[in-house]
Amino acid sequence: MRTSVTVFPFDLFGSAGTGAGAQALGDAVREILDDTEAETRPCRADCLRGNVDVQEFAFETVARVRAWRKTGREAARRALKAGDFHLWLGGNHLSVLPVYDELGRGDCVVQFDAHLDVYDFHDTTTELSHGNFLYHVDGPLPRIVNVGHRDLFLTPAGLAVTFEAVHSAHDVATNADRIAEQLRAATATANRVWIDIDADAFDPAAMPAVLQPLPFGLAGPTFLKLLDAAWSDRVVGVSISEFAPSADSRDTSLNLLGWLVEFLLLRAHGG
Ligand SMILES: [Mn+2]
Repeated sequence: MRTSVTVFPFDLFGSAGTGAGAQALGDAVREILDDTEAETRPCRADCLRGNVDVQEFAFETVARVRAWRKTGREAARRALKAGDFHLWLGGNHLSVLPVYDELGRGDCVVQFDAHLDVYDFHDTTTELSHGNFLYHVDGPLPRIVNVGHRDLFLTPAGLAVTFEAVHSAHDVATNADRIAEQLRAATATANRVWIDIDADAFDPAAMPAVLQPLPFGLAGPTFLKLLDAAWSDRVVGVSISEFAPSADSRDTSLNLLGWLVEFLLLRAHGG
């Protein structure tokens, strides 16, 4: 088993500053690998030795910004083709669009997000943004199952165009076991499963470092239960986005996401 990590700090068209979050999580991965390398006693992270590659992109020139989606799609295509486990550390949620572009109709995305990114209100832009990017996926949409949204506006009929299912934070709070069962069933029939974590899926008390916080979000233990339900050997990758370090409080969010990144690496590698 090998893991490739893509650090993709794109954060235009919404949540400026989340690119720094992607870079911070990329640093966390390198620190995990360096610490493992330096460790002389047996440790669970031994399974990571020599098996994790990190590729970091930068968007510091106009040419690189202009090519962001092409660059992202090439990276996502390579990762999906290689058969490795993949960790995509993105800036804003839009930075994960290239992964959606490369997934196919038979694939299933389990998406933890406070928002259902299909917003086209009277006061939102019709152009591509982090709030409507699911309208802009190129090619056939993968099956998308949202977990943890707090939307109070969109209608079931409207949502059914994009989502196979949506499980609100209220549903999670009142019946996590049923949702876990539904996640097991949905992912069991997928070719591949991608787990897409927008940091604002968590409750803001646990994850203050987001720029569009909504209350009544997922608690850590419930998130782990539902992550576990979605997990199988069909999972080919996980993305994490929307972490804005400038809004963090005493590194609460950095600690949560840093732990989660290490947990995911160990889980993927059987550690
Ligand atoms: Mn969101």
